[in-house]
Amino acid sequence: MNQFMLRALELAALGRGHVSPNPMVGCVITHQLGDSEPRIIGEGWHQRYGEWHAEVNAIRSVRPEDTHLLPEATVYVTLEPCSHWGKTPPCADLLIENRVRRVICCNDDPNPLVSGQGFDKLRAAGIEVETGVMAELGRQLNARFFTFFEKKRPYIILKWAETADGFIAGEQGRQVKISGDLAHRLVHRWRSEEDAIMVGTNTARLDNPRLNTRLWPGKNPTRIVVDNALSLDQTLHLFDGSQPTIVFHTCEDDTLAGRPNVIHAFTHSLIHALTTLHERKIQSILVEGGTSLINSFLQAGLWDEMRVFRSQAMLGGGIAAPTVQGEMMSREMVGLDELTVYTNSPGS
Ligand code: AOF
Ligand code: ZN
Repeated sequence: MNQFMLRALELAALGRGHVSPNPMVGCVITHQLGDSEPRIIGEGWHQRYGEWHAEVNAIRSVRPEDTHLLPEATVYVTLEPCSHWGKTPPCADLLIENRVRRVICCNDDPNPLVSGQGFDKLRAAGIEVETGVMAELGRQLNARFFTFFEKKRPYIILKWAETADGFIAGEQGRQVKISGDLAHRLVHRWRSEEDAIMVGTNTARLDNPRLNTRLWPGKNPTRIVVDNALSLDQTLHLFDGSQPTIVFHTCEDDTLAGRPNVIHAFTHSLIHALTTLHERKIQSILVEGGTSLINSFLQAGLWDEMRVFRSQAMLGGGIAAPTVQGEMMSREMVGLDELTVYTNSPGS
């Protein structure tokens, strides 16, 4: 019954911005009396990192007068129930204890701590298991989580704003306001939804960004700056210690390390930097510029999503915007700006 899985996916999405690096997971428990329509008797989702998993919240939501129905129940859960003792006991064990009849999932858990073992546990206990139901929607919902485990790098979103005549900045990279206030605010929301934000040396130097989420009530991500020669001024907002900042550089002799909340990481290539971020459990990055940093991701083919604002303004010259690639996913207006989203994975 896809309607129940859709409901579970909808519930899962309520965890957006609160559960990373865990996946968003939703769970719906149904019971069918004879030939009548199945009825939802429990619902839950993973609400916050470190807190209860979706299955626990769903089982707990079942009313006392309905608990006797659990042995005849079907559990729709968007991800394979976990089999490991993490911050909470294994969800597979919980479903077994409650002797549910059937478990239906969208996706197998790519986390090696689980990956297949949750299903094995359930099947060994005599529970019917079906997986791969609405699998594509499940993968889209947790694209960051799947990319992290399958590609061993964070999910990469490239973002920029360009003028109607295709410029991203003025001459010599001079900062110009291109997109409007609504777009600006939306970007703060996006920041709160990702683990990290990344900028290049020139953007850090010329724009002196804070890279926080002051226009949106969400968490502040880790800031990442590429500063190969470690030449950036230490009084920049990025180094104010208010949020963790990772500085990628190519200097063998790193004498600046050790400031509060500033982590220095030697790197010799983009892929090496991404591997370092993977080791630090960063599942997603929003790359906010400038052009040369964005172009280096594009040239290496290392990106998953592109979000481009186009304003009505004309600049007549300056730094040309990167060339869009990929498949167009959506196009909408954000205030007076047009926002187009492209993906690098055909068919997703
Ligand atoms: C589930 N249901 O709702 C979620 C699951 O650190 P922990 O203990 O919270 O475990 C995190 C891992 O558990 C995570 O990497 C993923 O493999 C799985 N997440 N599993 O059965 C849930 N959020
Ligand atoms: Zn679990």
